[in-house]
Amino acid sequence: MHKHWILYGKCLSPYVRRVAVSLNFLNLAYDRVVISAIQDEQVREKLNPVGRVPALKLGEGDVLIDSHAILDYVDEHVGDLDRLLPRAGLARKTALRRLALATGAIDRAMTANAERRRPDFDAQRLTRLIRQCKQGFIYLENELENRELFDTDRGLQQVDITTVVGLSFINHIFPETLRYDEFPGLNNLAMQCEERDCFKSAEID
Ligand SMILES: N[C@@H](CCC(=O)N[C@@H](CS)C(=O)NCC(=O)O)C(=O)O
Repeated sequence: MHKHWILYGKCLSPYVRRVAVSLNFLNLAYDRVVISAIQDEQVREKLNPVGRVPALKLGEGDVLIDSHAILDYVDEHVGDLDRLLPRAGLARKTALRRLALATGAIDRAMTANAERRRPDFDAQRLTRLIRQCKQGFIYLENELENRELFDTDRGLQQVDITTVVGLSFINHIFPETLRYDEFPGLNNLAMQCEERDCFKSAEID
């Protein structure tokens, strides 16, 4: 039924990559069309009037936009046994907070990346954005201590996927920001995850 799904975007984008990894992990078939978030503006705007990826074209021709909405749809599609974000209750509340911290930290890194590219970039703003990005990950690192979360034996959850995709992305564009000595738990989790097929088939491109 989902045979003709098409995911648009590059896995360099952590928003695209978390969707790609989730689809791979759930064994949902899709094709990926690599379009750039910098060039390919016309293609992006045709799929999504606000011009951003990821976009997921469904078999019927509907296009879902924004990774949050796409992943919510995918969770509903696979049903309660397989969904990656808890459906309700305390587990959902906790997961939503962690996810918001992970995506919020990624957003900070994105803004920092744009800031440093400006010819007259504001060094103070850059420092603040990177600090806030790290603070999000410090929170997630500390959560590892009371772990039933990040227990990869019971299968991945969306929090795990998004956190690892975020860590790998940030260390890719700002090397050494989330170093092993400061973030041992998250780096160990990332190493385990990046070895899995669902991550390997969605390598940063
Ligand atoms: N909240 C959105 C963010 C998507 C986003 O910012 N995508 C970037 C790529 S990383 C993009 O398409 N940028 C193109 C642009 O802003 O023109 C999501 O979760 O999907």
